[in-house]
Amino acid sequence: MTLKEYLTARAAEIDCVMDGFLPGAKDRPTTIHAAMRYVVFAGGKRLRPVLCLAAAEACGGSISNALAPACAVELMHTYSLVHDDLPAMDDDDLRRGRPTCHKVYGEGIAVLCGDALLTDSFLVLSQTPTTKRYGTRDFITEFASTGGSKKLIGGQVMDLEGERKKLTRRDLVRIHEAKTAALLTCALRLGAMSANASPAKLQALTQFGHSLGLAFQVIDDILDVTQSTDVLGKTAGKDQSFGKTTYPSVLGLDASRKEATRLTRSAMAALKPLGKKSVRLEEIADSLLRREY
Ligand code: GRG
Repeated sequence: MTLKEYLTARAAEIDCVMDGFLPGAKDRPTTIHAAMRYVVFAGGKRLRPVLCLAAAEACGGSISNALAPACAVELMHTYSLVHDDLPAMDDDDLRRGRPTCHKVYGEGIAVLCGDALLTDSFLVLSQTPTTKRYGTRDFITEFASTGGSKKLIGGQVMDLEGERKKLTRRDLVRIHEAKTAALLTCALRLGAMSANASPAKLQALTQFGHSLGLAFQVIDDILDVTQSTDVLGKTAGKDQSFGKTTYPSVLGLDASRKEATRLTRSAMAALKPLGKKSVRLEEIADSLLRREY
């Protein structure tokens, strides 16, 4: 199977399972359920859930045991996008190629839609089968600590407070470690845990996620200045208009590209303890470095 076929097949499985987990669009109150489905099925890349499944496979586990945590991570990710787009945060009109949630349903419903997605993500996570090494408490701790005030929320706070200020490279790394890298790492770790991974394998995937997450963000910052709104499906040039410090604004475009390559190589090197089973993860890392949207 080519990587493209693999990604398409996994994304279809994830969408099918998420469809079953989410309330129906006609369930009352219909507005919130329609809004949840509008944002979840808007054509995201499904990178985080795919990483969760590929991590499970890399640790010798099954896709079926990793589907619940994979979907839970995608729901947490989608909540963060809905809230990030709100006027009180990044104030964006476009996401995943469509008008943002608050543009379609209004701010009140968009706030509640994010809240519902986050809350339901825990319901979905609770469906994860436990393993010899990892019990329910381990899965909850991993997931909740990623979404909490020391990671995603904390990163968002640093991001908000950093607007229109000149941040150092260290500040920038701290923000993206807490946001992008933390959620990617959580997806990988939950997949590994669903496969009863050894502590050494879990550690290898943690390092992989850290470097891959930072590389992903460097590339995201580059694309924000080099691609069009049409291609990205979200407003291009947003970082600059918000006075945000980004990798290109700190390092310049050329050095940012080199940094993305360096981080991707470091991510791939971290996979060594997983052997041949981690080939898909390596292919995903390589394709993310070359992505254009
Ligand atoms: C709790 C409001 C709140 C935020 C938490 C993660 C986060 C912090 C905010 C998300 C907003 C954001 C733009 C984060 C940067 C990470 C990033 C580049 C997200 C976009 O991910 P893709 O490209 O999106 O994988 P798709 O739409 O393909 O899923």
